[in-house]
Amino acid sequence: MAAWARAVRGLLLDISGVLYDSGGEGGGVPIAGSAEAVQRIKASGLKLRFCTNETQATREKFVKKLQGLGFDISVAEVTAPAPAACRLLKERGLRPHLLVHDDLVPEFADIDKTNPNCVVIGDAAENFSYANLNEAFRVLIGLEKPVLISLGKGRYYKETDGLKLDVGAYMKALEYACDVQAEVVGKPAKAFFESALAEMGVRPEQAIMIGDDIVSDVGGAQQCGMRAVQVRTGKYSLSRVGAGSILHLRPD
Ligand SMILES: *[C@@H]1O[C@H](CO)[C@@H](O)[C@H](O)[C@H]1NC(C)=O
Ligand SMILES: CC(=O)N[C@H]1CO[C@H](CO)[C@@H](O)[C@@H]1O
Ligand SMILES: [Mg+2]
Repeated sequence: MAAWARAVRGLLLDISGVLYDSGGEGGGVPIAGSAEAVQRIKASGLKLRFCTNETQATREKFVKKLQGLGFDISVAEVTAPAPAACRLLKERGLRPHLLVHDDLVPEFADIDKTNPNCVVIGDAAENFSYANLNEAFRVLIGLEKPVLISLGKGRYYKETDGLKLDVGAYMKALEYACDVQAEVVGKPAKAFFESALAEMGVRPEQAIMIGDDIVSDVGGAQQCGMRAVQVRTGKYSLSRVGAGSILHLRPD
């Protein structure tokens, strides 16, 4: 075994496309062998964090769904963009106008949303109506110093019934219209991976990220000094950028 492999103390697991494919009845389908893999990782004594850019549902709801699919997972083990955004909003005294999925709104329950001085965008899915997008646009363009916070910048993702536009595409629309640059708090932002590492108490060189997205998962983790592995499930099979590559290990 290589010296670096012996130094591994913790694993970060992406969820969608690694543990299950989302969508359809029941909210998704587990990927063969993934529930057993989680069990084995836990039994091995390695630290484990689930790192998701999931911004369609509260962590409680999301974790319930995964438990229902047979995964040993709890809310405390999940690093997600909404709580990271809440920390940032509080630190900077920002009051958001939310352009997020209805199911995610409760994550912002204790945040002051009166007289907004920024816009927070997440994967709103069917809530990305023209009216909702335009309302967010009006708030943003009306600010003296527009602040746009995005809970991720994925281009698209895969559900059981096919590929879906992700938050990044809508974020770009608002950036273009208002001539601003969004601050991204989900994957592949460095701060996101760093908070997952901090929660595990593990240094970057002791951790491996496992994901299906070459940019958000593999690229983001490598920027933090971690090694990363791309699985061949999830969006790998349909991704242009991922095609032809199996493992993306950080060169020594
Ligand atoms: C979000 O979408 C759901 C389902 O289509 C709908 O019932 C709800 O009214 C929408 N909420 C907003 C704020 O657009
Ligand atoms: C990189 C990554 O994890 N992308 C995920 C973003 O969120 C959607 C669901 O909203 C997932 O399906 C993607 O896999
Ligand atoms: Mg994924």
